[in-house]
Amino acid sequence: MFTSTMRRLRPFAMALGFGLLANSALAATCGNSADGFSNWKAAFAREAAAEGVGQRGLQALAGAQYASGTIAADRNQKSFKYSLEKFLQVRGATTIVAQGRKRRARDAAFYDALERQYGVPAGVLIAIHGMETGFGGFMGDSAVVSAIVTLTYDCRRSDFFRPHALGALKLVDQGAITAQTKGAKHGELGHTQFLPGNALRYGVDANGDGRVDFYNLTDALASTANFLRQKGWQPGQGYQEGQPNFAVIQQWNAAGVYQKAIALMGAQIDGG
Ligand SMILES: [Ca+2]
Repeated sequence: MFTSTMRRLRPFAMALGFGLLANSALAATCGNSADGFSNWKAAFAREAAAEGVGQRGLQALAGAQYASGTIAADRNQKSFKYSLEKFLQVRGATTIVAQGRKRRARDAAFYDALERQYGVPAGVLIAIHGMETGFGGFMGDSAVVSAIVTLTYDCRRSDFFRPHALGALKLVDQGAITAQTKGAKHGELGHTQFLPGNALRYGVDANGDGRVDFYNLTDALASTANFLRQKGWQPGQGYQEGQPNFAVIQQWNAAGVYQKAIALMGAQIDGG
């Protein structure tokens, strides 16, 4: 009697097991090629909707293309192996500092206002602006939504990029970007190359036109200052290595030479 009950139970337990498998197959599963991207997008759309992405964002997701160029760039990404001196030379630090000083002098009132509001000195913001896009000279040519969505689908760093994909879709909802907005290979936006999740969180409409626009210089630099302030920038404290605000610069970019370069160039721009 007991045995036969067990026998009868077993198929039921197996059915339950298959049920669980079927459910997990509905969750968005990463992939390493364009095959499976469409299925993943459909599954990710359900997750995005559950996390508050609206109609416009979901439409942008549905239209996203597998970004082969982004994946190729991601696979070939080289770590910063340069010494600081070499890095400064390769990135044209002398030119950035010289141009940065001119920019600071030309728009002194603007940079002073940013420092009054956020506590971040002009040199740091201008050094970041120069390093990220050559002062807006090249802000990228990859479709941001497609790039960031593809990186989230790709198995390598799904968890890192997922909040930025959701951020990008919410930025579409808000009208801050569209499905066509272009940025860098990893979906970085605008003058200072914000990842979309950070753009959503720290973006500021500083020129007061009702829209946070990372391709507008005023909005982009105020957003950058806001990011640094929210990450713990202490007004009036130093930002060189060993000083309190260097730890905040470290949150902008993970590469050590980049952090030191920003601190050094910032001081040269501020001192000029
Ligand atoms: Ca604006």
